Amino acid sequence: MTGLALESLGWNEWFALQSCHCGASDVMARVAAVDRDQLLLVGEAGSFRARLSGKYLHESGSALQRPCVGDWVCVEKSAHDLFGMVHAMLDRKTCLRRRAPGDSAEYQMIAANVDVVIVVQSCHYDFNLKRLERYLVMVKDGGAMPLILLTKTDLVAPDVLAAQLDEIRRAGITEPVLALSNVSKEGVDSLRSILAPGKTYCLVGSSGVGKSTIINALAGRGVHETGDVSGSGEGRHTTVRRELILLENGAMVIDNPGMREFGVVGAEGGIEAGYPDILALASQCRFRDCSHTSEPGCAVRDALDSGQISTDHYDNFVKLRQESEHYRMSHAEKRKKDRDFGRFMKSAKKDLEDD
Ligand SMILES: Nc1nc2c(ncn2[C@@H]2O[C@H](COP(=O)(O)OP(=O)(O)OP(=O)(O)O)[C@@H](O)[C@H]2O)c(=O)[nH]1
Ligand SMILES: [Mg+2]
Ligand SMILES: [Zn+2]
Repeated sequence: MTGLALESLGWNEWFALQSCHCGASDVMARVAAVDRDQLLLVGEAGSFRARLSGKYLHESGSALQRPCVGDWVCVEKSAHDLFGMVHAMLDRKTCLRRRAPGDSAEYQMIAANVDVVIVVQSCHYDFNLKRLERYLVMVKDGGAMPLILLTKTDLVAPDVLAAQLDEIRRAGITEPVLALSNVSKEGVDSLRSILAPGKTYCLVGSSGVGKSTIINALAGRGVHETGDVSGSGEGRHTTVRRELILLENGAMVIDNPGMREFGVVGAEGGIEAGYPDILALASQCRFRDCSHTSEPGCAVRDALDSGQISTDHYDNFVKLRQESEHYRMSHAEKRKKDRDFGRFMKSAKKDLEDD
């Protein structure tokens, strides 16, 4: 990328208000890619590489506090330096994060300062309402707007696609939905037309649903240039890194490797945003801590019985709630175990000293 006005990279008042804390010789730049300890930044001077300053590394407690794709950073760079030096990261307006792989309650950043997250599912085998709802909860929890995109419409009969769209609406999902085929190109222009200059879009979804193919179509690139080619030799162009790409019309898109697991820990905020109808009913339950599963006087169950809310919608709500409870609990249990272990170490040490 060549030099650009910061506004065209998504810069606005919200970030400008924070940047006054940065050093006088610092400039602002946006993270386009992260490659281990190196960052690819883009700013008014164009794109350049940078590293985190030792002080920054030392002071940033967790991986979440270190820049990811989409973040804005304060960076110092003189003309003769090969690398810029990042001194600080601005607060994130939105974030997209998931539970780290494995059974931990840790978060992993996917992207920052994304305006719209495009949740991609293929209508050929990949379509799954429950997974879709999980993605939506995750997106809303981070403050971005979701857009649902169904791909590979060339591989299914029109009535199959219609049934999927119907299923989405019947589940009470009101987010915009687009469908397209990268083969027939039907729907590609509709997607292109809604991407606005200066806004950032991030594509998420299972591996193989066509995320990179879409970005290539939007960017006017050939299929074989798809991101980084996997070393598996299978001829598949599996995306291995996240990268912010500037489209010709001025919109920015972030590609993502397909996600196998997209946890919901701490997604209560997203549950609130995704199930406003159920939460409104919940305020009328007899018990304040009603779990909406078996208590008497439960307004949610009443609405379920009378058909006011659908069984699928209710089931997903209960399942998400239980899941997020479960992870919060296991995190608390883990912390308790750590504390107990700490006590054990202390007393063991004391025993040694006493001997
Ligand atoms: N029939 C059909 N095939 C498609 C369509 N879109 C993508 N494909 C094919 O699906 C395969 C996977 O596409 P990718 O764009 O690499 O998928 P991805 O979502 O980026 O996958 P990851 O990078 O692994 O997450 C490729 O062989 C594409 O040619 C479509 O609309 N119709
Ligand atoms: Mg890809
Ligand atoms: Zn209830």
